[in-house]
Amino acid sequence: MELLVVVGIVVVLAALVMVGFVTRRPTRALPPAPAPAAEPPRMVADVESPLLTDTPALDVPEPTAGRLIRLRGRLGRSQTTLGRGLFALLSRDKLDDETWEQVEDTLLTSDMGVAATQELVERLKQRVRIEGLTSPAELRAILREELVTTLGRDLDRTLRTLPHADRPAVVLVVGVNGTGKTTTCGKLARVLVADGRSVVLGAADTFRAAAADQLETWGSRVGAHTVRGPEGGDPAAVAFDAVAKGKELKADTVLVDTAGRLHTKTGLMDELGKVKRVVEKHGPIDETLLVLDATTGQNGVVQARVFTEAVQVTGVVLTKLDGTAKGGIVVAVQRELGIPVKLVGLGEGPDDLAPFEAEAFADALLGDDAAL
Ligand SMILES: Nc1nc2c(ncn2[C@@H]2O[C@H](COP(=O)(O)OP(=O)(O)OP(=O)(O)O)[C@@H](O)[C@H]2O)c(=O)[nH]1
Ligand SMILES: [Mg+2]
Repeated sequence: MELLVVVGIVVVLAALVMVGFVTRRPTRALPPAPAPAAEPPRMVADVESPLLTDTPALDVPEPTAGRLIRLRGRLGRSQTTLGRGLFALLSRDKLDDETWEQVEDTLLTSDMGVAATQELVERLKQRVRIEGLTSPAELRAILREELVTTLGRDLDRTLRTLPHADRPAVVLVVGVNGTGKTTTCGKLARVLVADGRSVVLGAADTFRAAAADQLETWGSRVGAHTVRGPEGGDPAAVAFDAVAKGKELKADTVLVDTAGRLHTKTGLMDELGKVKRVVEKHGPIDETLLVLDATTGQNGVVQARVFTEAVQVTGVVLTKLDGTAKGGIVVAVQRELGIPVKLVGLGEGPDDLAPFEAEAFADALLGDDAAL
């Protein structure tokens, strides 16, 4: 009986200890509170993520390694056109001129561009002739190899997001309306956080308050701080302040989202030039990413040219590849502009952004199940 009482007391005590442990979960460390402004206010507000104060549950983004391989199924439409189409043609008994023309047509429908397509077909023809390849497995192997060459095997696709000794890395995100800039900033913040970095977001799209809200929501899910300004305010001032905030918080990377703008509107392109110049008072921008919507096809190349003249684009993010059969646009953009595709968007989900890798992309385009 006494033993039972003792056991009972121990159980009750243990339960109390556990309840105390659960309810006193350690709170997440907060970034230092913004220092009071020494200068007159610039009408730019620093926004603490609401989740930092009351909800401990921040998202844990997926690791970035091997994302393209995981997301390869999303390229379904391109796979059907390219992979199945090409394999069906190449597995014919005789590879005559007519068949090669059809191979060329198939590649052209992927928006690779005429010159790149003709070169690729020429290389394929030559190898088939010289190496006397006929077996389906051999043909598949050279198709993959040549496609990787066309996609750019050795291009430097490094995203420059590592901080400098005295300031964070700065990434400027630009592009025409609705291409996926804000979404890309949000997804990229997650990628960086997943890699253990701290991020500050700058909502330099001041046209609509909703744009800043959208960015802030992305940031708050991973605990990233957002700097925003008043609707209709100066985007360059917000961008400048975002970098200043990044310095103050000793953040690793500042991602600056900008408003969508048509490349044909000179005034807006000039405004973008100003954003760049003002931000660079802190030091050179590390990465200027142009976000292109893959479904707009060859028009993306025209956009890219104009943006490059305004802000020296260093990398392309190709979004919405999940909704098009035109995966070949990667090739056209790189070839005509000499700017590497660094990231690809393959869906609307928070982790549907992958670093571009030529080999994995070629595999995804050709598809496993389309084997000869
Ligand atoms: N399917 C798909 N949808 C995407 C992808 N990236 C972005 N989107 C969608 O495209 C739409 C526009 O995205 P935003 O990020 O708001 O585009 P934005 O360039 O910031 O737009 P503006 O600021 O208005 O110029 C949203 O519905 C996104 O979910 C992608 O890779 N795949
Ligand atoms: Mg936007």
